[in-house]
Amino acid sequence: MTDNTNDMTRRGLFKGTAGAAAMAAVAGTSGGLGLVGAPRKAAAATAIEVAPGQLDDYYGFWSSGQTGEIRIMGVPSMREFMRIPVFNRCSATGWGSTNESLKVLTEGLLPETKEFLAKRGRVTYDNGDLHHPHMSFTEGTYDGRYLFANDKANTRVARIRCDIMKTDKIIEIPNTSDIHGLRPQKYPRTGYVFANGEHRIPLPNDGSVLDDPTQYHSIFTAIDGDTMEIAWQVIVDGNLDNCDADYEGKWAFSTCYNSEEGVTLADMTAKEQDWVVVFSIEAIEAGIKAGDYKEYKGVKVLDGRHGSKYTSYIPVSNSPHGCNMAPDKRHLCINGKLSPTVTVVDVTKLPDVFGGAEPRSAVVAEPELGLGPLHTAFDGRGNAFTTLFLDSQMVKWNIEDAVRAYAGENADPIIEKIDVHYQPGHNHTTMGETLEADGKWLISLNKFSKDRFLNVGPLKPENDQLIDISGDGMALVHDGPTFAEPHDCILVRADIVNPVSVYDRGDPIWEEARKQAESDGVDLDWGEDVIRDGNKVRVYMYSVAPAFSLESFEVNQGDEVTIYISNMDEVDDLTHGFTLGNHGVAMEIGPQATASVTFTADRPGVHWYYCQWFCHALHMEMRGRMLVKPVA
Ligand code: RUQ
Ligand code: CUA
Repeated sequence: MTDNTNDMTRRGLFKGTAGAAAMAAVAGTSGGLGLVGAPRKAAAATAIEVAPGQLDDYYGFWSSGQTGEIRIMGVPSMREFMRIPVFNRCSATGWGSTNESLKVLTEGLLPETKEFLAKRGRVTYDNGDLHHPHMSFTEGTYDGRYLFANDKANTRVARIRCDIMKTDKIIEIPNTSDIHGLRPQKYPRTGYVFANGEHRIPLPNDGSVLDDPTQYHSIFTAIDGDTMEIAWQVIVDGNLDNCDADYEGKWAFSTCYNSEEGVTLADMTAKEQDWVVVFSIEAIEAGIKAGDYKEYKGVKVLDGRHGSKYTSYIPVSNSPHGCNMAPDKRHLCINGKLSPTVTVVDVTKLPDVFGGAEPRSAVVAEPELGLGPLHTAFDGRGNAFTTLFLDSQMVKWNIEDAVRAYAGENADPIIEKIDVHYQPGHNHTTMGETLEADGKWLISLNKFSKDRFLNVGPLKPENDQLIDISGDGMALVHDGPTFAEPHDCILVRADIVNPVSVYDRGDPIWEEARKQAESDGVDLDWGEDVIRDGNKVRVYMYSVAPAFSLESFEVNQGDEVTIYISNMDEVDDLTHGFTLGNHGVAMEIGPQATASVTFTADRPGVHWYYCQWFCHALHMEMRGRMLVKPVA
């Protein structure tokens, strides 16, 4: 489909409501789009087929919630291409057991976390709750460098390199608890990665304060996306939820619920009003320069509570959730959740608000859309799409019409509603959170699939639905079951993402292996050797299909063994593996990559190792033996 990117509009033939949508359609001209022709039937909308051998137009990067990974999908085919382990463990690639992945998983943990885990015989967490994957930006659009993602479960933020699609940094965020909302700065570039600490905790959280909610705080964090160090933090009132940034590099925004600052559900929802907090990047940077902060755990923390010059609190109705900046550079949409409205803030009015104007003066629209609005996406043509969780619907509405209606003019912003199945949370449009929003496809990430698929037991998949928005209306075209729990996704034009197929031998990932080999006098590329260093043994070998360069090696019972393997095949798609039987050891070694793993050889006898990645007609023969001599 890549050769056909600009005739999508020919599909703008469908419109109408969900029920009628389909009838109206004349799917006439597939023109390489792979659309199955003929009039569509209402219930079973035509599948969007990307024919075998054809490529998708968009990469989809899907989060996976409590699975802790990121998934790479193709859109519009909705095929899953790959999984990127992030906060989780991976049996296939060895993420969480190789030395290279353990470095990423451990080096950014706080000292007290390392200590806490060490007492339990562990070096890192095994789980994560990854909600929000977002790509780095340059000048308001995706630049293909990195993905960033949050871990709500263990208060971490990760960075994924898009050249190789592997996680390269994970940091734990101090002074706060449970990172939820996460967005990169859009302009001039990323720049900052903004991250919301959702749950309020005492600062410092040292046990001296337990049940005095007045001393609990929520903290907004700005991370430097280039170094993955924390630039600054801001204390706010209320609980932070989702965030976004503008297109001029001036502001960041967070929805805040729990203005009551309660710790029980009844307390948290007692008032009618919550707010969106606006952060002035310029004022905050000046405050840091002027030294107007306190240091907690080595991080500069500013006080941004009510009355501070760093923030402004714009009241919105109770418990807002999604926070979405429109590509018109002007309108910020705050999704009401408990209120049927979306509150639209005009960011060009924010300087006045910071200058003392009444905060609500920046609100220019507040359309009533339906029950349970959670997130909004944009088509770049002035329209917005909002998920209605309680109504199980997607509503398409026009931003300018909403502004006119709010000003008292006779205008109805709602264009169309369609049913989705069921209970949508996030939605996302192609390139929709960038200046290049192109209005072709919309994804509805539905929390429940109920009866949409064959029954697989009490735990059911979710349902990610693909909606064609290239025409005037919306047409539901595909159901996609997913395992726990894609909260969110982004849809990136394929030409922006350009991963390599073979590693660069100079990649910093195995820097430590390279240094160790050098000091052991071994050539990491083509060397093979067994180096004894007290009870530590370092085994070096390389692999070229279908063989490991060492067919066997010998160690003593009780030795701490590290195996370094370099895959010297230069061929595309030629990954080898190393699995050591009955030792819980397995890892991926990509073409031209080095990987290593450390374990204690404590089982006397012969142990086979083999390649677990199908690489050659003689793949089954790609193996060798570790001989462990018993200690008398
Ligand atoms: S949140 S369903 Cu974790 Cu992104 Cu809104
Ligand atoms: Cu190498 Cu299979």
